[in-house]
Amino acid sequence: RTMPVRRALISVSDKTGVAPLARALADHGIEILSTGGTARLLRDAGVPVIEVGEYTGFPEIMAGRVKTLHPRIHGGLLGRRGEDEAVMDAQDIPPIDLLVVNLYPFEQTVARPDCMLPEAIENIDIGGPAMLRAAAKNHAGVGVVTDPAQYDRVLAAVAGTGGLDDAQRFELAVAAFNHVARYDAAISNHLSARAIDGEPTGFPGQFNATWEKAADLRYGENPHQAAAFYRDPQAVAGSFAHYHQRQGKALSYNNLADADAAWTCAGAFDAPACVIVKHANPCGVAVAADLKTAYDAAFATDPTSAFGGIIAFNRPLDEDTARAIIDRQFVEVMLAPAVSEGALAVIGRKANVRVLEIADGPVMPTGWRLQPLGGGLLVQDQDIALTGDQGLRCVTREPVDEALQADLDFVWRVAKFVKSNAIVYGREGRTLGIGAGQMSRVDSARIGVRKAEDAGLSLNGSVLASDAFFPFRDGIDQAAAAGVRAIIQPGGSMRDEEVIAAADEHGIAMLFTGMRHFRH
Ligand code: 93A
Repeated sequence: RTMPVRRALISVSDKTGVAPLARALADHGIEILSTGGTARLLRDAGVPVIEVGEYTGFPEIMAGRVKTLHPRIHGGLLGRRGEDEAVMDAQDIPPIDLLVVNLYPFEQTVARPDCMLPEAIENIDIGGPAMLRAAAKNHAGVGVVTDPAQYDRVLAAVAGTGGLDDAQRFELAVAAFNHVARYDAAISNHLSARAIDGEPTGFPGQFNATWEKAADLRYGENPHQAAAFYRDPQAVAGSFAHYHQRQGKALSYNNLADADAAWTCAGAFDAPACVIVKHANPCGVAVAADLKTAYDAAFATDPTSAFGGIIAFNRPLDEDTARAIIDRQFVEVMLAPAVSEGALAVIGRKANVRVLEIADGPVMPTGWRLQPLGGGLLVQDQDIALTGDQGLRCVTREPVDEALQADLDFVWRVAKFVKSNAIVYGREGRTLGIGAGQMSRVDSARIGVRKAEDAGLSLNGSVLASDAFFPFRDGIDQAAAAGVRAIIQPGGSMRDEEVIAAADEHGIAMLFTGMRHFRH
């Protein structure tokens, strides 16, 4: 069923594309009603409009606080088509068939650090959401448009059939309710996080999150679990959620989780980097002058685990590197800021391999890090920084020269992305052994040593990073036995003195970062 559009009300804060839309609607013989600022813009653009105040016989008052809150507007939006005609006629309420509204820019306004409470309050739109809810509720008869990205489709429908069909109106109504829900969530979050006379402080008193479904997934972490992927509408360019799949099978739940882990880790490095992830942990990481060298070194850390891995790069993926991967190993997902046509042609031989491009990335994650628990939600800042206020401090007799510092910086960055307890051995921009996710730090240290042995890599002259302090000297003794030359760790243990003495005994250099990087 197509409902014809004869009268439209247009009232928008974001005026992108609104003049061409209104002109096209007017050209189709549609009567245009509009509010102050929008009406002025349309009239200046040569579109015939009737101002809402003129239409209702009641002027806009209170600096615009009351402009569309009038029965002639809301009756026109809410009147049930085929049912309310008698009362609409009696009260002289013509139907409004199309509503184009976007709301006062509350989110953008409060995003400014100097935004004071009165300004925030003035940007709470009342009439807009009221109209959106009315039109969306009455989608059986009314079309509701909330986003300039919808203008073309709506225009095409009006040009084609003179109106919108049931499915189109329903879809638009759902989008309108989502728009209003997000708007109210933003108001609630902001106001419940700020004092009456101050700046926003920390976390809101009520946590409202709005996420948009990006995909239904075949299943979750396991085949008996249903799952979907949601995207933060505010996600910045370069963040994982903006991936664009160039080829391969549909992404699974675990693919997405691991690819995100690999992407974020790749974002921790300035030089060309390769990160191979399995079960949410890096199993090989390297930086080099080019991606192919980085990939070879990352793969060499742990070829067994790299099988079926997720491989992320922080530079455009080239043909040589793609060929090296495809010739050597089974890979689930590859991701990079761009993928050359040559690389795509090579990977195309393996049709199942998923290839993702994420333009402008990788970027550090923004916003909060969320972790649901039984009936609740843990919310924290992202773990962005590398070191504490005091920066890096050498605490041993053995000094740290520039080359050693570069090695230590590399393993420290990797350790941030390894599940705790995390121990990372490395040298010259490549990992040599990674111990992840153990309940005791010594076990992670042992596993890292064993990994290096299994891969035929020597730890002689290597460096070690520990995501948290060593509680005892045993970890240092063990590192020395493995051939480690220098250690980077937060420090801050009750037994720091004993740990430093152990390092001095072994002639090991040690940096304290003053910052811990647990990851669970
Ligand atoms: O202040 S309001 O809450 N009172 C209203 O009655 C009202 N009606 C529409 N804000 C109201 N609007 C909003 O005005 C719309 O949601 C839109 O964002 C804006 C467009 O105003 P103008 O056309 O004057 O630029």
